[in-house]
Amino acid sequence: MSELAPLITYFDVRGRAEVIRLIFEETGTPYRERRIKLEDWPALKPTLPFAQLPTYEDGELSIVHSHAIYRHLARKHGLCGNSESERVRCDVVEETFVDAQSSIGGFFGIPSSRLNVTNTNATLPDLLGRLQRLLEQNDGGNSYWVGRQLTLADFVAWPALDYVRPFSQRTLERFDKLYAFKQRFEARPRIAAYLNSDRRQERRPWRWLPSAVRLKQVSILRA
Ligand SMILES: N[C@@H](CCC(=O)N[C@@H](CS)C(=O)NCC(=O)O)C(=O)O
Repeated sequence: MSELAPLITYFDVRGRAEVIRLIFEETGTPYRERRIKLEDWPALKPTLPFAQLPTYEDGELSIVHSHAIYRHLARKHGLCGNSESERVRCDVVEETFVDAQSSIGGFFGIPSSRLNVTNTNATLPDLLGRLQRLLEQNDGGNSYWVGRQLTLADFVAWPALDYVRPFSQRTLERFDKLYAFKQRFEARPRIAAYLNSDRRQERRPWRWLPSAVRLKQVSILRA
């Protein structure tokens, strides 16, 4: 393995890289970031295996697709659960939040054409109710998502709930177990230190990527 710290390449936003950053912060793992500015994206995009970010590099290891990166880090840092049933539950929670993130994006205006929006007739309270029932299956919802210790499930769940908060704080608070989980996670000393640091990007709306730039990227890919 390289002596250099692992490198995350992503845009200058929280987005899909936030889970990676949270894992590194919680485990006290040094990491490097290459934050791509909008103006540099059209040149970089066609050089990437799937023309998207994030990418992850650690020595000779190079990974694309956010969840492949998350799972690699979860295995590396012992965040997959302690038994097969815990590992299965961790996977189920992770997949649940893949769908939930799409639904949440749909509720708050991320163009659905870019997302696989499920449960299009559902409301935010419907979704939060389902999530809370899933959380309650583990320790009555009074702990983390899997077993009694942190797993990847928590790192994936927290940003989704944090994304809801500024739009619908009161709705989120109605789901007391979910809200308590969110507070429990963000009170962890290393997570709290990160959230209060200037290493964390400002929240920005997803629409920061203007459609004109997207169109330009499409034409680059077709060229
Ligand atoms: N399956 C990929 C999807 C990556 C993806 O959608 N990346 C977006 C940012 S979150 C992107 O690169 N958008 C710019 C573009 O497609 O031009 C993953 O999970 O990493």
